[in-house]
Amino acid sequence: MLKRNARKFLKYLFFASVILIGGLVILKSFITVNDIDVNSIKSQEKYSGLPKAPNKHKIPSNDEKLDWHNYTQINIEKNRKGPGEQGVAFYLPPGTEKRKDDLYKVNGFNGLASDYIAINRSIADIRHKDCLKKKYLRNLLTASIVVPFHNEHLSTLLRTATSVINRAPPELIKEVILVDDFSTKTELKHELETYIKKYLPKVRVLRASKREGLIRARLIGAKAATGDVLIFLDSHTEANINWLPPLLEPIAQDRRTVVCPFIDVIDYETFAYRAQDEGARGSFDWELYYKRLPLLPEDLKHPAEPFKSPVMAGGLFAIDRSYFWELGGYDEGLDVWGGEQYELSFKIWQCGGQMVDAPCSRIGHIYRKFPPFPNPGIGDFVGRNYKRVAEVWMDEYKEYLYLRRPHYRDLDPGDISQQKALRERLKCKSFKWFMEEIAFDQPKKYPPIEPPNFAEGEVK
Ligand SMILES: [Mn+2]
Repeated sequence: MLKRNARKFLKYLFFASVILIGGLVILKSFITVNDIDVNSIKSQEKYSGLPKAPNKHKIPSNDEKLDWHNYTQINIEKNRKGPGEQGVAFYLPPGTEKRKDDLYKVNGFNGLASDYIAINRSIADIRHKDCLKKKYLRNLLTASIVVPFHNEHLSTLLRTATSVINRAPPELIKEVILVDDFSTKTELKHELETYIKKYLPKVRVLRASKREGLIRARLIGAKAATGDVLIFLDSHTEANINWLPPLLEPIAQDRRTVVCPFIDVIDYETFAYRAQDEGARGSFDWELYYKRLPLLPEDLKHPAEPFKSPVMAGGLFAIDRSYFWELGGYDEGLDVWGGEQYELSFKIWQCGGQMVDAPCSRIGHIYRKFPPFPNPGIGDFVGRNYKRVAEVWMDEYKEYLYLRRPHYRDLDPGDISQQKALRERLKCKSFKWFMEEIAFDQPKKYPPIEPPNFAEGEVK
């Protein structure tokens, strides 16, 4: 009995000591590893000034990147079939000519085709292949999308809002604000609100109490917005796959960067979706027509990376909300539309910001066949707008504009003292700086003074 107990005890003692010694050996090896680590960190500190926190206890860093694609949504859309699906051309059936013409007249595009196509139709993913595997920061700011509209065709307007929401991560969209610039179409009242309430809870409608024009309608939306970033879009657009993160990332990295998407073409007749080109830098000629400059050699090396652009195309861009107001928003003295993209572009560059185009963010836009809305009957408002922009921002270069449009000299641009004070306060650079540093290759393509054309000799 005792013998057996003693044997048992010895056995126990043996295993206990094996465990103890083994434990010590393992513990010792851990301590050694720790020692080495501490030393290596210390030596790193000595030589490279690295932060003290040992990199073993990794705190998730702010520059962590994420694949923001929604593959479930992408696969659902891949399998959609029907009119205009996958962004292919749609042709109306016979017998619809009268209804088609009626809607063409009021919209300047084929509104009936829009009605035949699903509000949540699929479009082709025509992004550069490098965009498919591109990751963006996990920590991105939230966006308020501002969409002004005046008598927009209902299904086209709803498709804008739906595509924006369906093809972006929900956590990044704070709200979509539709600003009704005093529309008269009845379906844009109750019918619009009923649809939104039912299907688009993130969307709200603000109504202007008089006709404000595109520029002030955008400002109404911007003032009501609560997201970190403002994104302005037109009311006849369709956002393509994963359109939002590429617009938000450059702003998260530097809040004074303004980002524009690539603008694709939605055909005004068939609603076919296609690229207009694979990117170019925005510019202008000396009558202030929007023009484009070729990409620079270094831009061509990285086709999925944002590149600097001197001037934005128009109403589609993302800007940090507080930065937008630091820049004074849009000049509220600009009337209806015209010149606002120059005002903002010059202001951004000359006052210390920068502007880039993001190739992986693509948004389709209907370029109308003709302008359907009557002239507001307030004279040359575009000319007055251009003169405001020229007088405030273009310094001596404004003369090149007046040379081509002599009647601008006699236009009254209104009170520009606030804009001039803003330029003083923000210590903005000269237009000469902008032309030499940012739009440096513009004069080669659009010379301020046309070279004399010897071929066109005077024939009497
Ligand atoms: Mn438009």
